[in-house]
Amino acid sequence: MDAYMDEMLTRLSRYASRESIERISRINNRKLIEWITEVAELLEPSSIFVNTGTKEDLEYIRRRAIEKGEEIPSKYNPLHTVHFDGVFDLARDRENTRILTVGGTSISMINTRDREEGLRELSEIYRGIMKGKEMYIGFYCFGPKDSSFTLYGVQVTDSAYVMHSENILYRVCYDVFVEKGESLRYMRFLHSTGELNEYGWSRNVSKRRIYVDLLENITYSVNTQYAGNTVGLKKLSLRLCVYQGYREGWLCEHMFIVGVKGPGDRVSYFTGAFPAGCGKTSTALIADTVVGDDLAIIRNVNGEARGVNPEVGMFGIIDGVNPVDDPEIYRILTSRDTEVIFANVLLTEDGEVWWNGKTSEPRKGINYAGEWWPGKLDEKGKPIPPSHPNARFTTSIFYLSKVDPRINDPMGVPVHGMIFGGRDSDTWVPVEEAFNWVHGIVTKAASLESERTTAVLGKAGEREFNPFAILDFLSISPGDFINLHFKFGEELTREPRIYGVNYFLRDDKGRYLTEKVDKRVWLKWMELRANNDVDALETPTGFIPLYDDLAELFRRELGKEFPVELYEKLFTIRVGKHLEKAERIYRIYEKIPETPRVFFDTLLEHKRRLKQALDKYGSLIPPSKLDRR
Ligand code: SPV
Ligand code: MN
Repeated sequence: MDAYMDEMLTRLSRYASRESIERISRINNRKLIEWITEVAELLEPSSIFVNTGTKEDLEYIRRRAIEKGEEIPSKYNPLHTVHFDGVFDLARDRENTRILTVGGTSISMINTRDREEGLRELSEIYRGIMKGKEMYIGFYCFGPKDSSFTLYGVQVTDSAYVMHSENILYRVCYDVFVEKGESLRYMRFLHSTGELNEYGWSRNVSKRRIYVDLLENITYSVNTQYAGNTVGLKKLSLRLCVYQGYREGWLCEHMFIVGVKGPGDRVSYFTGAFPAGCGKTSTALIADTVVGDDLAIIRNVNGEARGVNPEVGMFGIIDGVNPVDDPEIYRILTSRDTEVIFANVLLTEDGEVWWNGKTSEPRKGINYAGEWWPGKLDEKGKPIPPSHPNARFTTSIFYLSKVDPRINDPMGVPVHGMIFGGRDSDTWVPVEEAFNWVHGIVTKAASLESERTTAVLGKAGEREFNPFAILDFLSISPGDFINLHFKFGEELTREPRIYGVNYFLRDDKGRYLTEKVDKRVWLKWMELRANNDVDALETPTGFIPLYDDLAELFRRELGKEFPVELYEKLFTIRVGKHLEKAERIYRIYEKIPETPRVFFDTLLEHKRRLKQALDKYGSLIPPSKLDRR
């Protein structure tokens, strides 16, 4: 070891034990050791623990989370623990999440902050923030081992809960860091909960910051605990990954990956992008196999789009999970043999984990707002729910009985189709295939909108623009993201088919027109279409299913009849609504200078088709009016 490294390690030894120094120095990477030393000198932890992923290390982290009060074990299973983020820290903080840009250059529709100012602000906030605390350092693979898809990440945090979550959600791969030494390229994530109050919540939420430094491939997060703000490899890495993919010509997506079985033993793979609360998890779990439930890295391998799930765990919404609609998840969450971290649920006095959907009644206990009892009201006199609407579970994906056998495949799975869906009461049909890649990217992916639910602040029902369901996580202009998809498609020999789905169509009395389980039929139809096994009806907006094919699938998959009148209603092309939507979308992209010309050409062509249809058929076109093709 050279003198410089020696000096670094000596400086670091003020904070770290011999054992920790030894573990760090085994990774023969100057820049990494330099960074860790600088971080330790700025944040001043009282000790450093290096997680190498051994059984003992994983157990240590879990034990520390409990000893420090970050997690409380349930009475029924010591591997079921409950964590509370605190009343002011229950969700992602859009406002304080910023992409740092040189000179503060703006990026269309993205929150940015001047890089230098941001870094200066952070170093003030971080100074001495870990005094008296233990610092944890973990090494993770963002993807399968030995895969060209995989990115790498180093997490530094003072939260044992954050590292415990990562130990469940990602592959710990200290060994790869040791083996690759200097040659490894990796992301860095620096997090501190900041000072905690008597409940263990981050006290200084007004100084909560989540900053993303694309230049150095680092994210910073401070004065927060909510996993969406803190778990580096989840939504923070997504922004770094999007940027790297943009520069290198591949896709990092906010999508699930699932397998759908077709005739014989054929399995076709689909990715799916849905804004929060729009059926993403339920679609993933109603498919035949699950590769991933939240993120996907998609690359061109010999002309074919192939996808991997960078994660191995789920950080899912628990609200409403019940034994009838979600038997798989319910089983995992109530089993004696699983490890689960519950966040912001109710922990009853007698030690039961309770959430909305449990079959028992909620009883006195503690929840995200402190002590809770049935009938408890907030200062405004409004009832406090026993568990929060954004309460979550963190658990391994390998507990799913339908986990896909190819989840660890370093070459990923072939992507046969991409699905885009939002909460839409009156425009899109339940399922439709785009004419081609560019048409799909423009009219389905880039045009995705979703109606706000009452669980989110703001006027319920209002449509929010959310292209690719990734707007919150973009680190580049949506226009550039579209262009990246165009280019990616151009280089494939066979582009994935693109589908739009809509589970939220309502009749004029506001009742939903489809049932939850119907998703399975739409998936099966997409599988047949993607393999050219069924014909379709051409509409001005894309290809829709033929009645006979759906009737057969409803009978076979769900054992129910599919009335022709319902088909006519569901698959009516709502031309007027589509035209309004196209106009809204045009207005948005008009203001995004990076939007490629082809986008506007395609959208105008779409409008032209709609106008022609309007003249010929009127504002509503039931399928029986259209010519069969
Ligand atoms: C989402 O909101 O899309 C999530 C949860 O998957 S979070 O990690 O908070 O982003
Ligand atoms: Mn997500």
